[in-house]
Amino acid sequence: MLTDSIEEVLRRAAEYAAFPLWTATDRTPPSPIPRAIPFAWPYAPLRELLLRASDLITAEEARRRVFRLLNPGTQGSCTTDTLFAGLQCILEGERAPAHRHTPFALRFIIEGNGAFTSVDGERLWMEPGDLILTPSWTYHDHQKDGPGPMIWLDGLDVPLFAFLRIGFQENWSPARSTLVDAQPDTSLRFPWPEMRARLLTEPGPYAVVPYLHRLTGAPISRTIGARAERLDRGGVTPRRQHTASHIYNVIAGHGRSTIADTVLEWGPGDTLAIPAWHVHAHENTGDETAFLFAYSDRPLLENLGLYREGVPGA
Ligand code: 1HN
Repeated sequence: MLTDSIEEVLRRAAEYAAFPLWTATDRTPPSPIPRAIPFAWPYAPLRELLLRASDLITAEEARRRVFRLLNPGTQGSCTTDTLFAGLQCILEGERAPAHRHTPFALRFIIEGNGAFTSVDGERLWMEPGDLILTPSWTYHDHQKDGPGPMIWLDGLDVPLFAFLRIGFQENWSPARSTLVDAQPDTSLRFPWPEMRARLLTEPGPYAVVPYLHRLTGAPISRTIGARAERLDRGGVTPRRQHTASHIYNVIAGHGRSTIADTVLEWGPGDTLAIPAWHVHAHENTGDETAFLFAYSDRPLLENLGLYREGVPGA
């Protein structure tokens, strides 16, 4: 005769490391619930602190002199649940040593000049507003010969690799081989003057231009995609909702973004995190045209068939 209670059955199942699904608290929810929260990192104070840190630790010692912009809602190196952002600085005469890793990286240049990233032996010069790519497993280092600091935003897919547990890297040991300047039509560098001109030829108060591989028209990587936006004075963007998460960096102008219930004010150099599925819209509240840079995990999601858009308010 069976006299077991459910509690007794579950206690005995637990001895075999088996547990009921019906009491689990992490069951699939009815809509996405990212851990990341809408958040903004102001550039001015972080720039001051990064420059101060640059006086106190060399790029060589730090290997990468980066402030990680960590989302308060997440754990680990996450700026959104799937994307990482950091602010990196190098000074005159410094070189951040070469390495390669499985995560993909982009650099969006915020300020400075006279520095380059070398990617597999090709020099990619950095100017403010440029986008520079270091694809997965390409050797890269950063070097600055001219005076003054160079500061950029690093964008990587490291949270994905932390989840998959296949993030790894290799340091470059021999002396660096001879460098050559990359061809002007390289798809590893997208100069700002070119992107700005494209944004200005687009019609309407709000324009979005994606960064695409120059020959194939594909997104800049299989995980991360990037775009630039122009939002004219007084302009407001449509409200959008999708399974991709975004990180924005403000190139120029002032405004505010409404992300679900959070309102974030922004100005030049600021970085914003927009978690997946949060309905969001941007507004130019300043007296000049705003230009924004953004990257997202949309290619990753599209490659897996997981990119979806919602209909806000529906
Ligand atoms: C990295 O390799 C760089 O190469 C920058 O400049 C930021 C953040 C996390 C992991 C690796 C770089 C990084 C990084």
